[in-house]
Amino acid sequence: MKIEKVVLRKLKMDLKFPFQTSFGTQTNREFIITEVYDGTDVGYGECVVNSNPFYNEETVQTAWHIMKDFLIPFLFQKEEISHPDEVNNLFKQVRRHNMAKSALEGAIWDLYAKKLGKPLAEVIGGTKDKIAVGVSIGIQETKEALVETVGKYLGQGFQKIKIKIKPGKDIEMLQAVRDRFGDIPMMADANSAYTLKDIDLFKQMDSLGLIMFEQPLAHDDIIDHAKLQAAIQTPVCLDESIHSVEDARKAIEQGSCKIINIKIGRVGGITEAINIHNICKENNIPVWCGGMLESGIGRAFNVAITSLDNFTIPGDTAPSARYWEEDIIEPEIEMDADGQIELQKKPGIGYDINQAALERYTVETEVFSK
Ligand code: OSB
Ligand code: MG
Repeated sequence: MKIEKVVLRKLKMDLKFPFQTSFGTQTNREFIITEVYDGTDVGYGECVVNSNPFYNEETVQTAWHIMKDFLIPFLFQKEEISHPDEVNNLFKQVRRHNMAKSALEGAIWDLYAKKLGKPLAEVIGGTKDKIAVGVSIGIQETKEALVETVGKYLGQGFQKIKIKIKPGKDIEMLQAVRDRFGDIPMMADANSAYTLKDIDLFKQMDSLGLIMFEQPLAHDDIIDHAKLQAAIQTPVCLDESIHSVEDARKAIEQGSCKIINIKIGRVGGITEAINIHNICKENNIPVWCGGMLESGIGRAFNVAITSLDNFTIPGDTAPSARYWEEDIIEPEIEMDADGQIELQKKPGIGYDINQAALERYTVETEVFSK
């Protein structure tokens, strides 16, 4: 592949519902869609940033700058990219900015798979025809509202219920769901809202029988998480703390977690996501695919990566209709009544772009040519 042109589009899409986490409430998404051209074909990617640096340090503006001034020039300098695995190395000089890197790396994977005429899932070694799907539910004002929301999603077939928590909105909220629905597969995500001072609360929450606590402690920590994990029965899962296969190795060695959430954007792309999947598999650490409230393009990548065999826990890969009135892909991503999404057979990410919707949501475009 000789990369000749790259297009960056900033999109703004309204969510169907406000999504509250311990770090804030989101009512829409501002993010970037990438298009990478080699002269004959185009690959699409999604930069899963937001307009604010509240989940991680990147924003739409930082990602645009890093892609425009550093990563896209690296792509143009390289005469030939024979395999998408090379992109990771090509971007290595830039430290972090993983979501920016991933947005271009993903588009090159899509382009590569399209040129082979094969679905991306197959190209990366995926083994499943269908993937199991869970749902991530934002913090609700009352127990009643939470119980009602959980009931709605259980009715739709979701195979795992993830509930966002923060101090004051935790044990009682979760207990109310347990009391109402019994032994359902359920977990909690704190997005770093607690410290080791809360260790007694986590010991108490052991009795809830959750599948895991996701990122209970600081976003950049693996030491305190190891202390917490040693003190409780419920598996700890890391999200924010893991940016690379090296982070994963250290967390596993330290005993900081028993499960890892893989987000392609957070770890800098598909190649690194596969590396993390593999090291986890070697160490008997199950993984699952997290979400960033992606549009259909980002979700299609999430579905593809979940087809790897160590993704044994349902991910936050809910279908398009959970988030959007209209998605930017066609067909939209659909889930069956048993909570499964079928892998597509088409080349690349497996879904076509809904050009009219893509144009409608685009608020800014910049074209870069070699
Ligand atoms: O921590 O997993 C998270 C959304 C935005 C930022 C961080 C997270 C989330 C989610 C939602 O939990 C996942 C999704 O439905 O896409
Ligand atoms: Mg999380």
